[in-house]
Amino acid sequence: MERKIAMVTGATSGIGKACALILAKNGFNIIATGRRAERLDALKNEVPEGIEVLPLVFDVRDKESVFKLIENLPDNWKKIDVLLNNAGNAHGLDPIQTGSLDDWDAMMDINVKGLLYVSKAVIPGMTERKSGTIINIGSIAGKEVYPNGNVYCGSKHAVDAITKGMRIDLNPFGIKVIAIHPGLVETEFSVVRFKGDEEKADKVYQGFDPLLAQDIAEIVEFCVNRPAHVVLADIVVLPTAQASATIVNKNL
Ligand code: NDP
Ligand code: 8X3
Repeated sequence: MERKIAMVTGATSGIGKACALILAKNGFNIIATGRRAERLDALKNEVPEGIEVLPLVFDVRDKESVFKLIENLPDNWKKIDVLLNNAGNAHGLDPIQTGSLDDWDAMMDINVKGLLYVSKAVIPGMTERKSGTIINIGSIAGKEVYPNGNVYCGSKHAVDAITKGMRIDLNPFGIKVIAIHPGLVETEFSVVRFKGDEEKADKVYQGFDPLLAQDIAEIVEFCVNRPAHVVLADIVVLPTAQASATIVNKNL
């Protein structure tokens, strides 16, 4: 039986991992990407029997590796039905006047250019077959700007705009293009943002019920199971306690 194939970037953790597992549960073979090879390998033991996982280890910033690995996929892995562009993070939370150039480079290079590189490598197969689904993980930070969010918000506003551009340009090919913009999801995101400071990271999610990676995965599951004529184009999902990027009710 020929299974559909989903490529999930950033499948080593958080939203990407939960999405890879739910897509596997829905019968997809999974191309799982990220930098931490051992975590990608471990996914093989977590998917249902009969589902295959192909780990592809690369940094999305490494243009050469992205194209080399995706263009040279084994024949039975070439037909990617679903591309989930999820790899990304915030680096730092500083005012623009004191922000770090390295952090800015990381966010623009990973969240924006990395998403573009992977998409550029995968899209030709989809346009040729005139089918496919691309799901980009944006953020509430792509819809609003919050204090000290400057460059991260900029990177996610870029994801929002690029997604809309993809939807227009890929419309003649019948390719579905979807953006999911989550609010606060408890993952390793804040540990990365605060450079390993777990105490500071934990505080972000204290006093209310944040979203879980599984909540986003269930939305992805719903999106990929819509009939051919239906696309959920642009989805904002927040914890019930969150009203905007900056308003979170911690008294619920
Ligand atoms: P995690 O830190 O848990 O996961 C981030 C994933 O991205 C990891 O799998 C990581 O893999 C991968 N990644 C990061 N940098 C690179 C890189 N240079 N090359 C390849 N892969 C990379 O965070 P989340 O699951 O929360 O984040 C996933 C996405 O969701 C991001 O785009 C984030 O901006 C977005 N998001 C998160 C929200 C939240 O509150 N958590 C809310 C809204 C959006 P590895 O380190 O192994 O390479
Ligand atoms: C992640 C959510 O609010 O930290 O994109 O920017 S937030």
